[in-house]
Amino acid sequence: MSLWPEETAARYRASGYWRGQTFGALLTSLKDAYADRTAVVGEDQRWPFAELDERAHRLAAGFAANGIKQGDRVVVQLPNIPEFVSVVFGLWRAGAVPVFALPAHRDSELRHFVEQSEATAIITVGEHAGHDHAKMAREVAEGRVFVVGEPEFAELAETEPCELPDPDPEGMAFLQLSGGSTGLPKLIPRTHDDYLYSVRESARICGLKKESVYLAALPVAHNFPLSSPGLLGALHAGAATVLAPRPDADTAFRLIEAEGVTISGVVPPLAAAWVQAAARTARDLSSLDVLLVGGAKCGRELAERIGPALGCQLQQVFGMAEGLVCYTRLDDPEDLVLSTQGRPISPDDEVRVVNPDDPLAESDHVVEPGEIGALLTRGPYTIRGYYNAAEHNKTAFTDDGFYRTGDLVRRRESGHLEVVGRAKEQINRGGEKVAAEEVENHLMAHPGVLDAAVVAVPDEYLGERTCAYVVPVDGSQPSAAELRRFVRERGVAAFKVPDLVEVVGEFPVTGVGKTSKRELRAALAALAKER
Ligand code: J2J
Repeated sequence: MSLWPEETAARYRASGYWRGQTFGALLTSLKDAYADRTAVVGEDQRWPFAELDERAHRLAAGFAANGIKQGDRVVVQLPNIPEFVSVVFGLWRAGAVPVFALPAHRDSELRHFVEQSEATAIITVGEHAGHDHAKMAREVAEGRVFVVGEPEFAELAETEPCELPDPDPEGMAFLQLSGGSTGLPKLIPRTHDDYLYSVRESARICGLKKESVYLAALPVAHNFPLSSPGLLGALHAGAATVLAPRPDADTAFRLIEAEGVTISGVVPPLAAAWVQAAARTARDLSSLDVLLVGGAKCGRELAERIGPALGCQLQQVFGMAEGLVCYTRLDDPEDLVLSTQGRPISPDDEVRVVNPDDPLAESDHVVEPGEIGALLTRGPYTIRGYYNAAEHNKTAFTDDGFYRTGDLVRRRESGHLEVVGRAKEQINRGGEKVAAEEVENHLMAHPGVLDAAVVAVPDEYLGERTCAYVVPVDGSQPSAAELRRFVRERGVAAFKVPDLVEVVGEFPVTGVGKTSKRELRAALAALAKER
C-alpha cells in the first residue's frame, strides 16, 4: 500500500520516479556491476561491492534467524563505521525497518525512538567517543540488543545466507528523524521507491561517477550524508565512500589526501573550519572537486571563500529529512551558487511560498513572486505524514498534502530558493536542530523551575546558539550551571543542552502574556538578538 494517495502514486510511477526497486535489490545490481570496486572504506577496513553484498546477505539471514521479521522496526545507532552500511542493507534485505538514531543521542531520545517505533531491537556499538552505547541500549531496549564487536554480532555476521522475500518497494523502508519543533523528534517514514529516486537524482546532480570518492564527514545516519548525495548516492554511482570517524579538518584532510576524495558534504561551521585549516595544511587536497554545504544557511561571505581556499566547487544544498532537497547545479552561474540554496531535485517538486504571518496558511495563500514567505512543498519524495502522529500531522501538513517546512524563503525566477529565516520553533545550531519545546520540557522537569522559554541567539561560529530563559519557582534560585547539568543528566544529546541559561524573575519582555509560548519566544528571540 502506498503512503501517498493512489492517484498521485500512479503518476509518480508512470513518470519513472518510482521504479519498484528495493535497496536490497539495488545492492545486488551494484554487486553485479562493480564487484571488485571499493564500496566502503573505514579506518581499518576496505570493502569492495561484492564483500558488502555478501556481508549484507549474511546479516539479513542472521537477523531473520534471530526473529527479526518483515516490517519490524530496529533502532540503529552506529557511528561512521563500515558496519553501518552492512547492517542497514542487512536489515533492508530482511524486510526490517531501520530507525536512524544519531551517535549523539542519549537515553531519553533513544527511549523515545524505541517507544514511538515499537522497535523490537537496537543495533549499536560498545564504547564510542567516551560513551558506553551498549550499556545505554540495554537499559532502554524492549527487545534484543546487538553490539557490533561483540560475539553475538559476529555470529549474526557469519550466518549462512538464505533467500528472503523482497519487501514492498512502496512500503516503509526506514524511519528518519525530524529536527523537530515540538516536544520530541517525529519519525519520518521513507519508502524504497521515494528515497531511491532522490538518491539517484542527487548522484546525477552532484556529478557522481564510479571514479568518484565521497567522504562522509558528518554522522552518516543523518539524511544529508546519507543521501545528498551521500553514502547512498555514492554507492548508487559505483563510487567509494570513505567514512570519517570525526569531521575535523585534520581527519578530513588526511583522508582526502590518502583516498583521493573528490566530493564531500559539510555544515557551514565545518566548512568555515576547513577553509581556515586549508591555509596552513601540508596535505594535498587537489583531488577534491565538489564540496556540498548545507544543513544551515551558508552566508555569502563564507560561500565566496570555499572555492578558492579548498580548490573545489561549492554546491549549496538545502534539504530536509521529510523530503525536499534543493541543490545549486554544477553549471549554475556563480551568483546563484553563492547567494541561493539551490532549486529542487524534481520537476514534480511542488513549491509554494505562502503568507508568512499566518502559521497555518493553506497552499493557496501564496505571496507575490520574489516576496518572502513560508515554504510548503509536496512531491515524489516528500512525506505526506509523520509516523504514528495523526494529531501533529493535522498542522504539519496542509489539507491538500503539502508539508509545512517552517522555513522562510524567497524564490527566484529560476526556481532557486534563498532561505532567509525560519517560522518554526527550532534552533539551528550549525546544522544540528534543537526543538525549543523539547528543551523547555526538560528544564521544566526541574523542581526549581516554574517556566522556561528556549530561543536562538546569534553566534559567529554556529550561526545560532540556544539560550534558555528560566523563571524559578518562588524561593528557588537554581544556577545556570546546575540547570545545564540537569538537562544533560536527563539523557539528551549534548547539542541540546542550552548554551546560555538566563535565570530571570520574570520573562524580560513586556506586553506578552502567558497565552502564547510562540509570541513569548519571538519577543525573547528579538531581545536576545539585540544583546
Ligand atoms: C538554510 N537552512 C537549511 C540550508 C537545511 C541535505 C542537506 C541538509 C539536510 C538537513 C538534509 C539548509 N540553508 N542550506 O536532510 O538531505 C534547515 C531548514 C530545513 C532543516 C532540515 C539534506 N539546509 N536547512 O539539514 O532534516 O530549516 O535536514 O527545514 O536535519 O534544516 O533539517 P534536517
